[in-house]
Amino acid sequence: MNPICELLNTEYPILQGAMARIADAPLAAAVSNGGGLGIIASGGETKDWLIDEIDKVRALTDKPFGVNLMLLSPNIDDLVEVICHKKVPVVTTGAGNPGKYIAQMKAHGVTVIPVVASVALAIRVERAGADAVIGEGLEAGGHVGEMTTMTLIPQLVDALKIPVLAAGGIGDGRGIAAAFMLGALGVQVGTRFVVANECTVSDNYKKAILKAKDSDTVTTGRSTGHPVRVLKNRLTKQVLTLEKNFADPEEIARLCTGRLYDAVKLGDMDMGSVMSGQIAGLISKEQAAAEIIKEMFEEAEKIYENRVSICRARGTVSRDGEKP
Ligand code: TUI
Repeated sequence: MNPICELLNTEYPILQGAMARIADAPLAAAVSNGGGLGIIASGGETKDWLIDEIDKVRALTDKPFGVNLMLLSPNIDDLVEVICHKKVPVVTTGAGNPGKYIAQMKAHGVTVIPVVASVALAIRVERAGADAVIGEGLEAGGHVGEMTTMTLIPQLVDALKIPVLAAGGIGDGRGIAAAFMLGALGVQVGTRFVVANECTVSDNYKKAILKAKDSDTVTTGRSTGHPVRVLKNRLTKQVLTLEKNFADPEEIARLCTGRLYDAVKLGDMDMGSVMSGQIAGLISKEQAAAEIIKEMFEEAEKIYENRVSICRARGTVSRDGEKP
């Protein structure tokens, strides 16, 4: 059995990305009911909101689910307390080092899987007791690091004893197959689940992802120390101009405040912050979350069956996978 399925108690080794303000109970439950691990994103939310979403997800599914902790959240201690009290099965973390919370959560039976963007942080969280890590490349939407998925994953696999999952740029079965070839034992997928039928994001947001081309995302916020990948629009033009002119990071932060809410809830695609991965250009249809999971893994499995021929240059395997 796949070790990630064993760790998460899921049918497929796939987690839904924790898109801030987007990933709520209906989406998380749909992903979990589809055999993956649905995640509630707690970034920017209150303790009471999180308690409600955990109760809602438990009413919608009897399958395991997770909560993501965005480590820049000012109320992080309260959120950790809720997770422990509510005995959430799995926690993923992002945007920082979760080291000081790992022992507390593990003592409450929580499986802890930090999202990391570097080998250095991965080694630290492994030492602190993490159960696995998700290596996230800069192809991902939202807050990103400096390395690509292609380069990060094999280096994590070599440096760690715990299992590695891959995130960033995975939108179909080819992405899953590639991640496994790099040594990952599971994947996290964000952008494709934004267009899931069960995702409650504004229709304009879904349409923007479906319409996006390969080069329609950009990274803003480097000057503030928190780069985020978003779809290009009037807001990103203004932010990038300010950054080019070495504007005060406070001014940039002021311009961006509340913009994610505007995009997610109000459908403002012009001045909203439309977080999206680079893989948006590949995403062309709205589907049920369960269908997305099934389709992606069927594609990945077909690739394994058909592409054994990759070894044929060394004469070990013929085009149809038979030994010559
Ligand atoms: O966290 C994410 N993705 C996110 S969080 C988010 S909310 C936000 N909005 C604006 C600014 C900042 C956050 C939207 N999307 N993904 C996981 C992730 N973690 N990507 C990169 C990192 C990361 C980066 C630096 C983790 C740790 C880190 O340094 C910590 C250290 O101590 O080395």
